[in-house]
Amino acid sequence: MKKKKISASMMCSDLAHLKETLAIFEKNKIDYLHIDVMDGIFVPNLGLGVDYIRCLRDVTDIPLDLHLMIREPEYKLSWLDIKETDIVSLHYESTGQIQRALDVLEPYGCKSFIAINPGTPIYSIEEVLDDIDGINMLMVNPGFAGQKMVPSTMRKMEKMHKYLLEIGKEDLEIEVDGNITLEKAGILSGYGANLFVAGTSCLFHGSLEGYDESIRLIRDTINQ
Ligand code: S6P
Ligand code: MG
Repeated sequence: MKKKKISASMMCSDLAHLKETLAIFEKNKIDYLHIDVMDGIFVPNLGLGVDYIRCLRDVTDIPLDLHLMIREPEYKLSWLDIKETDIVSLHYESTGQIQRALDVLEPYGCKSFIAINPGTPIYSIEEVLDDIDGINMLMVNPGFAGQKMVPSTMRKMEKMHKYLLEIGKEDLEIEVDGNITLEKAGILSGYGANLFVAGTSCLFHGSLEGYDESIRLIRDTINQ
């Protein structure tokens, strides 16, 4: 049974209270900090970058879950201070050579994930299954927090679950990212998801005082 984990989406956090936020996450044993790295080309937004990652390393030991929404990530990995305890998601659509990109990532010793957009067929991962530790299923078109889930992604997740069972790959980690409400987290957990990106939909929607309770609710839901 895969361990169910929470990845807190730091683009949704309040920068002015970064230290207090991290202290709450440490106390509650949040598994990863989800870092949305964006280049304004692969997605129509700019996001967290090199300096922010360096700053986080100085103030916390929580591993990073680096979601790279950048063109040709294989040439930019060395900028990111990747640790063995991290996850790095490379988008299938972000390079013409996804297998080469995974080869370039391998020596960093982190977990290698392939991310796929809502419109990308599940079978696009087929030829790199032996090169990855997990799949990041985008439930929204990437680029922004606070979006509504693309409805077809729930069906797609169910299809992915069946496909992985059929080919004996159900142990691959499955991350779900985008508009993960408590209700959807429960359903997705039943479809084999084990890493849940907690953004504005289930965690960052009130004051810091509410985070303990929100994390408890997420944990109870995904472990049911
Ligand atoms: C979207 C990004 C996500 C968001 C997350 C925010 O481009 O990859 O990781 O940060 O979706 O969560 P929410 O609940 O506001 O969608
Ligand atoms: Mg993300």
